[in-house]
Amino acid sequence: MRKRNLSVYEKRLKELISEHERLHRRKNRVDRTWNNGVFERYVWPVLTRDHTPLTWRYDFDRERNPYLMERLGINAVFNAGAMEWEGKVVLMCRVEGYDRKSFFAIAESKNGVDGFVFRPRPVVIPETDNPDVNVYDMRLTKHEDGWVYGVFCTERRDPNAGAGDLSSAIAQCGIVRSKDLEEWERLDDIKTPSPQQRNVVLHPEFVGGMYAFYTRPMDGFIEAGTGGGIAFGVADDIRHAVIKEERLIDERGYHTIKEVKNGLGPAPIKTKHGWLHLAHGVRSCAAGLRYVLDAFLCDLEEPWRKTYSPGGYLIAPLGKERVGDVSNVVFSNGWVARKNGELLIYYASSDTRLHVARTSVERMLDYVMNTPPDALRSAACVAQRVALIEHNVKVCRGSKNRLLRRLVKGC
Ligand code: M1P
Repeated sequence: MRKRNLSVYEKRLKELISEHERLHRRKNRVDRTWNNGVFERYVWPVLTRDHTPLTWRYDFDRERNPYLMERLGINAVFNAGAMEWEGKVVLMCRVEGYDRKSFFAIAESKNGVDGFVFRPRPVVIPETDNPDVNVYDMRLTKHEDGWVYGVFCTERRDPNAGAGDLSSAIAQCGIVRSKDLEEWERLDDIKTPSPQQRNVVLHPEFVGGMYAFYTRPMDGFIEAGTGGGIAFGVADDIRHAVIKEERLIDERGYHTIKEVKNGLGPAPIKTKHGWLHLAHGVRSCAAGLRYVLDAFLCDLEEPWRKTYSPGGYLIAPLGKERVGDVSNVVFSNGWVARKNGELLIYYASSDTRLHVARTSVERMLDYVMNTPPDALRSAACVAQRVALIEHNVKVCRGSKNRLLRRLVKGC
């Protein structure tokens, strides 16, 4: 039988579909080169721009697109809100087009580490009277009032910017809610005393009968370095939320991982020892800004009171994670505590792709409650480390375990 010559269209169609299917079939596995006991890394990102449906990017009308070219490219999939929904892990991803505008889209998976598939269409977020120019970084909160809330950043051009200034922006906090994760109702943007507001998170429970939020006040500039840290505030009406006062709970600090700025990640997880938090800290270096993730614990009854705060970072960009559109960044606004105790942390690297790290709530509590705080000075840090070494020498020398005794030979 003579082989039929495939047209450009047919050839490309076959290639595109088989590659897309291969990507979705790919199994993920724990990266054995990383072994710090706190969390596991995985070999493959859970989502990249290549996972987005082909119908979002290509025009499959052969008449209009004989070369089967990409018409609306996707640049990146990152910073995803996360929750468990009907037995699956759902990720509310930040998807960014070639045109730089972000939008939201839900991808879901049964096991939370591979097999994520996007729902057929992006999420439609209604606009307010003041249309958003860019929306991004949604945090999902299953609130005790029965709604699922999505709190996100809405950015618009600064109305006071001069004609030649095409960069100055006002970032504020938008909010939507849903009962089915399909239809989203837009509420009024949240009002706070701060002229710039990003990384706002809704607490899952009422506090003193009020809706409680974590904010990140900044005084006047969207750029780093002008504000205090992660704050806490309450509002009585979620549909027209006004936070009158922001109380600082996690302050920035000189020569720390959050010297320049910080911001809360996902909504906190309620544990027997307090509210477990994941956040990001930003510092400056010769390569620009460096974003890492840290964790801390707050009191159950007084969630604005920090009780444990380990020094240093929990997750920093590693290997290929270090390079991307905005290099040297890890960022997380989503995690899922599964019923079996497993905790899946979804973190994006360098504003380009999305990864998963696996730990458990128990392990994270051990981490936050037993990792020493930042000693803040080199000499104090050395003293902290020497104390650890001396303790190890004592424990290992007195041990029956040969491996432990071998560790301290020569000490
Ligand atoms: O580029 C790194 C991150 O920068 C912003 O976060 P923050 O407000 O804390 O500086 C956001 O644009 C975030 O999406 C991005 O990942």
